Amino acid sequence: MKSFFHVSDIGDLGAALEEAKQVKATPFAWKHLGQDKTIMLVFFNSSLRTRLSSQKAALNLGMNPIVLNIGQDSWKLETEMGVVMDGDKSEHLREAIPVMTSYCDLIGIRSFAGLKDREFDYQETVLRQFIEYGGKPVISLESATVHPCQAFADLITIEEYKEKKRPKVVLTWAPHPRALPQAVPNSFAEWMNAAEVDFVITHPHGYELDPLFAGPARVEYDQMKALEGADFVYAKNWSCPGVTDPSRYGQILSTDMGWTVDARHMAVTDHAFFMHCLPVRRNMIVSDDVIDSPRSLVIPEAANRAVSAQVVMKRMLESL
Ligand code: SN0
Repeated sequence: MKSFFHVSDIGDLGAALEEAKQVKATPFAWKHLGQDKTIMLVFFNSSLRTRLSSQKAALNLGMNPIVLNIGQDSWKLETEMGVVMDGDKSEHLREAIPVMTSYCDLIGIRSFAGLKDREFDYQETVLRQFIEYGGKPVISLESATVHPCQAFADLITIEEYKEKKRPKVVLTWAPHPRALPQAVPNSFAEWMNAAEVDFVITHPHGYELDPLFAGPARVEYDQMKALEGADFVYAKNWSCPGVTDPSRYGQILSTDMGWTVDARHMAVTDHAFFMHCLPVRRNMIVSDDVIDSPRSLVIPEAANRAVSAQVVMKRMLESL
């Protein structure tokens, strides 16, 4: 595997889930693979789970992780080409990328959407520069449009907890005080479309996900109707993807607290499990009683981040 962005990069999902099971059962069985190998983890934005689970996955594989926080430990980096660098950014990605990749075998990048320029974000401009100028396998640790390590961990979690062969999985938008990227719902939709599940997306009008990710998924604008009979409820906020109106890209279109997932919502499901990628704003996205209930999977879901990351790194090491 040369890069990890899309569900297609992992190949057959059944085989990937089987491999995840093995990695979880015997995490240290491939320690030889990473011997004398280095992974660089570059963070342009904050992280808790991604940072720790990626380091843990690398260590399980016998690899040395180096973590760099851009703008805190390093110079602030310019990401756009052709600009006069007379501001606060001291170094350009064009030099920084080949320098960073000269010290490592694999590289993982966290670089959130700026939510200002849809074209810049949806072209994955920053990540593409790492591929072009880095020459090393690249893992998206949440980039402008995707968060594949999260979606893979979500699928592993659904596989572990499902009580039916083809469970109903509902992705529901929920309110948030800040404008957030679409990376998590984009990847979740992309992976659920490829998985053996009955997948439904629900959100207020204007929040339609890019068809590249939403694909043929059913969209139901009535949240309660969407949740009826659900086996898994996956809550997430995202800002306007700008599909129908590009001028509204990255904006907050709704603050309707009626969408906060609470006991009233869970009551119409089929005793569903609750999922969220974290970090979560309690009593905005989900009520305390739902996230604290025995059907909440947020902690095992986060724990599976180390498993998904390890499968991805393992495959990359195997194809070096
Ligand atoms: C990020 C997002 O893409 O929604 C990361 C999720 C894994 N979430 C946030 O930035 C939340 C920030 C906040 O203030 O709640």
